[in-house]
Amino acid sequence: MFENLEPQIPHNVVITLLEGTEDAPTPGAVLAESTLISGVSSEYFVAEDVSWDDLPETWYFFCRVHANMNGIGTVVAAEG
Ligand SMILES: [Cu+2]
Repeated sequence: MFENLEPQIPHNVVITLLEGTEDAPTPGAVLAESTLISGVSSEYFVAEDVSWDDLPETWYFFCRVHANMNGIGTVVAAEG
C-alpha cells in the first residue's frame, strides 16, 4: 500500500534493482513504477505486470519527484 500524507504534494514509488552496497545503495534497472499520487491519499498500487515473486529479495525504491526519498525494500513471507 502507498500512503501519501502530504497535502497537494505528488509522490510515487519506483522499484529498481539494488546496486551498490546496503550502506551506499544506488538504483539499477527499473522493475515497476507507480503513477504519481497527490496527498492526502492512501491507495493500493498494483503493478499489473510485476508480482512479489518477480522481485529480488531486496530492492531499491525512490520517489520520481524527490530522488532523495529512497530506501531498500524486502519481500517477507506472510505469516500463518
Ligand atoms: Cu516524493
